[in-house]
Amino acid sequence: MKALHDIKPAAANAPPLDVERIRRDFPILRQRVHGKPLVYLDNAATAQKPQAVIDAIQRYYSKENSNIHRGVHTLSEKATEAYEGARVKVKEFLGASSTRETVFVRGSTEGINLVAQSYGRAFLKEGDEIVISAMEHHSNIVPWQMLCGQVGARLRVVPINHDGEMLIDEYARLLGPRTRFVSVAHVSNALGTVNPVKQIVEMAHAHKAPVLVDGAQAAPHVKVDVQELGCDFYVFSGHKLYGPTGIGVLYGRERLLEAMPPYQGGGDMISLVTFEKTHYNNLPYKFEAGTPHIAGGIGLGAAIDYINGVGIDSVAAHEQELLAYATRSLSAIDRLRIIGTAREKASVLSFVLDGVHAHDIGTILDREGVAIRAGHHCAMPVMQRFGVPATARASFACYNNREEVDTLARAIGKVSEVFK
Ligand code: C6P
Repeated sequence: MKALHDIKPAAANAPPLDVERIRRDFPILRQRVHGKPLVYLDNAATAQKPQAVIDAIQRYYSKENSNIHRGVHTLSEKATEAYEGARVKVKEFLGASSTRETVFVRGSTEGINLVAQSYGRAFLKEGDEIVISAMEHHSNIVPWQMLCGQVGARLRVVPINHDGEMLIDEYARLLGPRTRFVSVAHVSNALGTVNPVKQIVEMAHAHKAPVLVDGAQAAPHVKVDVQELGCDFYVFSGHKLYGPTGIGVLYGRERLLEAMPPYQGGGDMISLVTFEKTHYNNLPYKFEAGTPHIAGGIGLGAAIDYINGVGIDSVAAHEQELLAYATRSLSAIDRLRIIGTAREKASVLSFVLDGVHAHDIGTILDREGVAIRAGHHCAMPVMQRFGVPATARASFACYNNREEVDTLARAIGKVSEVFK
């Protein structure tokens, strides 16, 4: 069975990005590191923030700081309006049908843990099976292992081929009457593979299993429409989408969120409390106990405004072009092997250099002003699959350009020189 890719390279008619203008929106990019202009290629770890996001956070703390949903005073009303306004932006960004489906969380990790602990503990039992893929980030492995330990369920893993693509036939074989949940990455952080999420969801639904999509590496790079994908849950992190750290989103189908028990208890998630009984608040507040990251939510709203202004299709087209250019350029380097050669990729280029540890590559590149990530990328099973201890990883964002890829290639050349 062939993988059917629903996310095509961005619309061919998307207007080109004015990358030089975009770069001016990111003050951090103006600095030098070790005397060299900063070339920031660690965007999969976290993206830089445009001035508009920094301003929104500063405006909140200097003009609106107040707790939300509680006060009757002007500042509290302003803060509530800004925070709930951000939720509307999130809802539209994801194509959710209502803001009741958009829960603010700390990030992708917390979103997955919430579903594992709330949905999983309520609806899974001994003998049930949870299906994930072999390319998952630890945050889409460990919460399910924990759940398996708690309820006696079993984790099944769909293998990947040598290009880093999920084996759809193997997935079909793993699905069965015991399958009670499927959780897969939209885009792999270690390989860059874009998974055929719509097909994965349809196949799981044929077995009545709900699907969570880990969109941490997808939301900043491809257009996401949760209704079009058909998934039941979708998570992403604000800080990878040009927003602040400590804020992210869990999208959940309303019917499922309604049926799920709260994840944490506390203020704001209740409508009535007595010592005998507590009535929970409406969605999405039932899942948002305690004072939230208000500045984070507002900052994420500003980041969504920013990316909408630039145009996600244009970002996707630019990054596809840059990834192809970097792939050609790095492939020409002696002793360099790219890890992750799927047909459908987004924004991530992982590689190894024969005889050189990835950390040495990262350290030498840093002396050249080039920031990449070196290590297992919180995806140790991927490293095991490819038989490498670690990879060096360059990852792109809307503000990166071809000159930076050239600097990266020259800096890798220096690494080769040192380790001749
Ligand atoms: N990957 C990377 O350098 P948090 O930490 O909750 O914002 O995101 C977790 C996460 C979940 N899924 C995927 C696919 C991810 O890539 C990440 C974060 C970073 O690759 C940090 S390890």
